[in-house]
Amino acid sequence: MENLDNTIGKPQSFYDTFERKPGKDKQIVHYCPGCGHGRIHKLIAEALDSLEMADETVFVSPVGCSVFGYYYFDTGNIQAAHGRAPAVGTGVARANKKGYVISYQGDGDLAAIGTAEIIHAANRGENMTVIFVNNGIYGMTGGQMAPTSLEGQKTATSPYGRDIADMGAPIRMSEIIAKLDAPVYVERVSVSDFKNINKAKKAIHTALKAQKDRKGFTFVEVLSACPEGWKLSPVDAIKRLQDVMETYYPLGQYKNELETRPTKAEPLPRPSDKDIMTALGVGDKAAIINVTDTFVKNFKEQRVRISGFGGQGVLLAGTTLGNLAMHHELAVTWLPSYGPEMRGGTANCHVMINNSVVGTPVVDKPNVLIAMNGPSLDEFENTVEAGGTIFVNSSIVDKKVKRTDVKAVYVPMTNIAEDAGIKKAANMVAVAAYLSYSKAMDLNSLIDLLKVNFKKKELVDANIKVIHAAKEYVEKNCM
Ligand SMILES: Cc1ncc(C[n+]2csc(CCOP(=O)(O)OP(=O)(O)O)c2C)c(N)n1
Ligand code: SF4
Repeated sequence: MENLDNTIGKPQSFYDTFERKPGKDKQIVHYCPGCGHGRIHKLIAEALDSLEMADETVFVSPVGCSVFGYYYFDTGNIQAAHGRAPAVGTGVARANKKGYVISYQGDGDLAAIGTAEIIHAANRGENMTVIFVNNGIYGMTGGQMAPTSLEGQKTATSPYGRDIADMGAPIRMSEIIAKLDAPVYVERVSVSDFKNINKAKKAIHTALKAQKDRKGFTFVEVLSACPEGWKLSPVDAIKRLQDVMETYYPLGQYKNELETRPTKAEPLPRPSDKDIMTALGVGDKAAIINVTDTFVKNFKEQRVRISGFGGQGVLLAGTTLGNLAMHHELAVTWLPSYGPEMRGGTANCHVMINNSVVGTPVVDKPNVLIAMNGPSLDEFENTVEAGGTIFVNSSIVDKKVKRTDVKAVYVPMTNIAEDAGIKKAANMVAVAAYLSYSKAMDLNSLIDLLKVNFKKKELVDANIKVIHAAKEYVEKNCM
């Protein structure tokens, strides 16, 4: 059994100095007098010491008074957006199976904006420990009502007291989490007095040890005072913690299956790129194209926005381009944009193609715009980067591109598709026109790709016809 008797002195898992603000006292903490956060930090650091876990632990602190966790814990630290620590922690736990994760969250964070994240991380049984600091109020932002604020509690947003008929009853999170199948250990503790602090210390230690033993999801709720938010002196706040909070939120273990649960099973291994491509029906990329390193190295980023009305196949045009990029060993993202569009408005997608990594999937400044109808040109013309290219479906767009600092390529996409006997393939004309004009990727590979993608031979033949017709038109009229 690890040594639990390490309460004297500063835990090793804390930094030597707390540099909250450069130039200020290097030992000062940012918590108010009588706040529970500092005490809970110490219990966690002591447990990390005795279990020798600090070097392998990532501490995820989200939004709330715990936001500055990274000034205290000499562990890995990640700052998560409000309520999202269990989702960030999931990523860390899955990417680093040898490491440990502590998600440290307040009640506003975990039980309000982050309810979905905590429920699903718990339900999946992620191998992480959640320390849930329940002080029954939003401390950091000046004392608004939290889902855990008690009946009748006056807060900045419930000045007449929490009315259950209007605002619902305070949520008991430990009871909810314990009801899920996956969590192995759930306990509610308090940091109100020595006896309870010792129990809290033991609970945190047990939860972290369970994580070390790869047992799965553990959850410790710690009732804690917020003298500032409660508008009480530190002494009165502790009294309220004991008399009021501990009454509504009974302390104790809600779940402990540590003895009976085996080590958590690993999820199935992730499929390889090749498996994914086979599953998507786009074939083995090596079988389709051999790209040279120079091609990939010299590839110029393509930020493509394809827009039209519903039914024109703009989303499929985007995935076709994306698949082609994957076959060229390029990095690619495809992002459909489903706005609350009106009939006759625009449906569009973003395709980002680069040679190494894609920074963001959002194409807000395209260097290629494919406008398949009039509203698309109206909406996106001004977003195109100077020097970029706009491909216009001149079959149905009768206006011209107003900008003089971009290239405009007019292609009667719908007519070309109709003439080739497959009206619906205007989207394929758009893709082929773009490739013929820009030479960004190999047009013949698009044909190879179709042969793999389309099961029906007549569809393949018709689309090949469309592609040739588009190429011919562009070479004759647009170059
Ligand atoms: C997305 C988002 N919404 C709102 C806020 C503002 N905000 C900062 S802290 C906080 C409340 C945190 O309360 P709690 O989780 O109870 O932690 P405590 O401060 O009491 O420890 C809120 C709403 C924010 N930072 N981000
Ligand atoms: S506002 Fe409340 S939770 Fe935040 S530091 Fe002060 S006492 Fe602690």
